[in-house]
Amino acid sequence: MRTQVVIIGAGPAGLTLGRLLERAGIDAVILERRSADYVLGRIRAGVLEQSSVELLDEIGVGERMRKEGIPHDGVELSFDGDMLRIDFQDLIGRKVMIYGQTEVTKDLMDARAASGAVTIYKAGDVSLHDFGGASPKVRYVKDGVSREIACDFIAGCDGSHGVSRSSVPEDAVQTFERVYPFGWLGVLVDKPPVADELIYAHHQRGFALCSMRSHTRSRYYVQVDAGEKVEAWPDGRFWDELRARLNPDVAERLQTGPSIEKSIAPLRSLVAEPLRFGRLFLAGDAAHIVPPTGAKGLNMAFHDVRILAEALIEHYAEKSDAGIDAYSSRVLARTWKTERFSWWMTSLLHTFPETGPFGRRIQRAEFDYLASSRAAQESLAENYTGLPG
Ligand code: RFL
Ligand code: PHB
Repeated sequence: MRTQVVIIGAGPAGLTLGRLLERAGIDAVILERRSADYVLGRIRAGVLEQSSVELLDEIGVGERMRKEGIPHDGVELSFDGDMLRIDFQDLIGRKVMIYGQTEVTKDLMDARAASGAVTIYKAGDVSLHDFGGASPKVRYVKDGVSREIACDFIAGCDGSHGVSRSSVPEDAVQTFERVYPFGWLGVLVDKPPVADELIYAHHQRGFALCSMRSHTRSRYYVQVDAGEKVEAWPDGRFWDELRARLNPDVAERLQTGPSIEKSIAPLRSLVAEPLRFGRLFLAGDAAHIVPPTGAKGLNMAFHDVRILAEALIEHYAEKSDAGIDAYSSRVLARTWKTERFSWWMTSLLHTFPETGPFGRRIQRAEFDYLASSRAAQESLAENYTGLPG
C-alpha cells in the first residue's frame, strides 16, 4: 500500500490531523494499536480552549459539541476552604467549553467513518523505517499478517508510550522531564456537579478537583501518593477524602453515588526536542506531557496538528518546505509556555512532600496575591483559556 501521510495513533491528535489533511485533499492512513471501543473507553480531558472549539467547528465536527457542551465563563479556586472565582469573561473576554475528550474522539471517528478515510484499528507491532530519507515506510501486523505502507511523511501521534518517539536514535532527541511524587485518583459518577463551574482546591490533605461532563455526570479527582492502588480506594473512602478537602458548604452540597469509572493517573511534565526527524514529526502527547492541572494536554495536541497540517499542506500545494522546517521550533515555543503554566498550577495547588511550613506560606501568599491582583488573575485567565499561536 502507498499513501501520502501515515498517522500513528487514533487519539485526538491523530484523528484531528487526519481530518485536516482529508479536507485539504491529502491522503492519510491512521494506524491504531487498540480497538475503536478501547480508545473511546478512556476517560480523560474535559476542558476545551476557545481555539480548540473553533478548530472543531472549522473541520466540521463541532455540531454536537455546540449542542451538548457547556460553555464556562470562569473557574473557582479554593485554598483551605477559602474560595476565589476567576472570571475569564470579565477579565479577558474569553471562555472555555466543557466537552469530554471521549465525545470529541467519537465525533472525529464518526466523521472519519462517514467520509470513508482509512483507519486501521488493532494494528500490532507498528514499526517506522527510513524516515531519515525520502521514502519512509511503516510496517505493522494485522490479523497475523505483516504489512507495509510506503509514504511521504509519518506523523507520530501515538501518545506518551507510543513507538514513534522511541524509534528516533537516542542521540537525535533530548527529553526534559519532571515526575511528580503523586497522581490523581479520578471518579466518574452519574450525579449533577456540585457547582456550576470547576473547583480547583488546595488543602493541606492534598489537591482536589470538582469537574463535570454534563449537567448530570460529574468528574472528581483527589491527589494521591505515587504508587497508590485504585483497590485501596473504595467509593466511601474517596467521597470522604474529597469532602475533607473542599469548602464545608461545597462539601455539604456534594451528591455522591456509585462510581462508574475510577482510575489513577500519574503526573509528569515532559518535552521532547526537536519534534521533527527528517520525514517524521511528533505531535500531541508523543511530543510533550503536562500534568492535567492546567487542562492543557488535549488542547496542545490540537495546536500541534493544526501547525503540522498547515506545513504539510504548504508542502503539497506550494512545493515549499518552510512550514515543515519551522514545525519543531513553532510548536516548542508555545509548548514551553504551556508547560510553565501547567507546572505553576500544579505547584500552587498540590501538597509536596518537601514543602515545609515555609513552602505552604508561599503557596498561601500566591493565592492571596491572586485574590488581590487583577493583573495576576488576567495572567491565569489568559493561560487557562489558551495562549495564542
Ligand atoms: P492519546 O490520546 O494518548 O492517543 C494516542 C493514541 O496512539 C495509540 N498508540 C499506538 N498506535 C499504534 N501503534 C503504537 N505503537 C501505539 N502506541 C500508542 C494509543 O492507543 C492512542 O489511541 O494522545 P493524543 O492524541 O496526543 O492526545 C492527547 C490527550 O489524550 C491528552 O493530552 C489529554 O487527555 C490530557 N488531559 C487533559 N487535557 C486537556 O486538554 N484538558 C483536560 O482537562 C485534561 N484532563 C488529561 C486530563 C489526561 C489525563 N490522564 C489520564 C493522563 C485528565 C487526565 C486524568
Ligand atoms: C476533567 O474534567 O477531567 C478535568 C478538568 C480540568 C482539569 C483536568 C481534568 O484541569
